[in-house]
Amino acid sequence: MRRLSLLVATLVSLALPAAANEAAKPFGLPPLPYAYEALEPVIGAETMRLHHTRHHQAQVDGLNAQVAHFPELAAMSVEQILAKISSYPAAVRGNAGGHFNHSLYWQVMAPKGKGGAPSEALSQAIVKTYGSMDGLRDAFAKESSTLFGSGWVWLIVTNEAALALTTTPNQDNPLMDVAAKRGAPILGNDLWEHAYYLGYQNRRADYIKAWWELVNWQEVSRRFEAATKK
Ligand code: MN3
Repeated sequence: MRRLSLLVATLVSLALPAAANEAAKPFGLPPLPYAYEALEPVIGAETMRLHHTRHHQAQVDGLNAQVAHFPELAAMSVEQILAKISSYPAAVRGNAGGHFNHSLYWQVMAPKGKGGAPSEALSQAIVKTYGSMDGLRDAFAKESSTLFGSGWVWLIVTNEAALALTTTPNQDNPLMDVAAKRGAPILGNDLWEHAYYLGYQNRRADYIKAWWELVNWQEVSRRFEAATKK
């Protein structure tokens, strides 16, 4: 017992520097809910590794760096920051947006065959708004094609609890108070070249089409239910 308590004390002291470090860096890189190679062949392991450990990590680091200039950010959730993003400069906008967007992107994907199916309520909403799942896929592709350059395409729940599609430039998203079309994002796809270039080069439309095989409908349904209950 004495040995155990000594062990616990040692572990606690070892953990302390890490905990102090966490306090200084309020935002952290979330681990992927699957292995880097788990989304192959639709998205390759190298693309996933670079995207997560370089691109997303850089945005987490960039957001933490902004806390020095805006200390109140440390006590805010990313969603709270996005809701008043017009009060902040581009460095906060790009990094907070990027951190939220990528965190969602990892979660709304799953290995092929593991994403399940839309819930009954989400299925009904998709049929009501887009006629069918194929109708949603076509509308999503069409919406994506309207984005010139880098950004994101989103399926959102509007304030009227309806489904809608929108794109946002750069690392903007529909939770930002500057967004042209606001709502709760339940599904989003990264349309930056770094998300697909190694596998698809300039064929962005092919990536968007193949990407449907990865959609985690359980997670998208969970987000739909949360957004429509508000
Ligand atoms: Mn990206």
